[in-house]
Amino acid sequence: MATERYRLVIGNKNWSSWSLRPWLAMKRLAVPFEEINIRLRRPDSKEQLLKYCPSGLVPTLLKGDLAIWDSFAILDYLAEQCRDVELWPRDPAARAIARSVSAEMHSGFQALRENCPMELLAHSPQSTLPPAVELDIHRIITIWRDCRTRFGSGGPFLFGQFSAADAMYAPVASRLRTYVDDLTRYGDDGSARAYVEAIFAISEIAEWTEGARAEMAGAD
Ligand SMILES: N[C@@H](CCC(=O)N[C@@H](CS)C(=O)NCC(=O)O)C(=O)O
Repeated sequence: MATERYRLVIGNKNWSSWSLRPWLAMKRLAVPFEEINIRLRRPDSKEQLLKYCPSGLVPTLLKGDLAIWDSFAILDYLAEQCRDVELWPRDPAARAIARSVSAEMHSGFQALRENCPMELLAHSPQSTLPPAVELDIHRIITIWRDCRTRFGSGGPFLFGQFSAADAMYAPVASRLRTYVDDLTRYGDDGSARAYVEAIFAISEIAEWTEGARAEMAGAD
């Protein structure tokens, strides 16, 4: 891996689901990086974002003159750079499915995103959710169960060991933890609940959560 210093531009840790993805992957891969924190939802947020992020959105990974925006593109770049660690599963079939479920997350679940924004520190279980959100949750639970059943024997994550797919779905686990108390209502056989618990047992998620608390307290 090249020795140039990485800088990862991210948003507020309580809210920025997209930022969590590459941040978590880089921490898990033990890739050293400096964080550049942009406070979102402020009058000058866009101006601050545009200083670093070509799309005006976080996350963006900086390395020298290179700026890589979009969480999926950053994960793929990291997977190429850090070849000694497997960010995508090694087995071609597992890797293809990992990319499929990650792409499905990246381009889908609009109803869940709109109705259940990431509020990492909140616990606001909803007794009812719009039908479109319920459909999204059913699909997510099915994806998680299938991945765990087919590929998960080597560990608690979707493909056993931690992979880019878990980085993609960690914010989804956070949304479900915040808004849904009982996943069995959406067809969970226990595997989705166990997966959410596995995500929240990751020490780096605890670190991110601490950062979110500090930001919310204005202590950073
Ligand atoms: N597809 C992009 C989405 C990035 C995105 O929507 N980022 C949000 C924060 S989580 C953002 O920067 N919002 C700031 C704004 O809209 O001004 C990715 O995966 O990186």
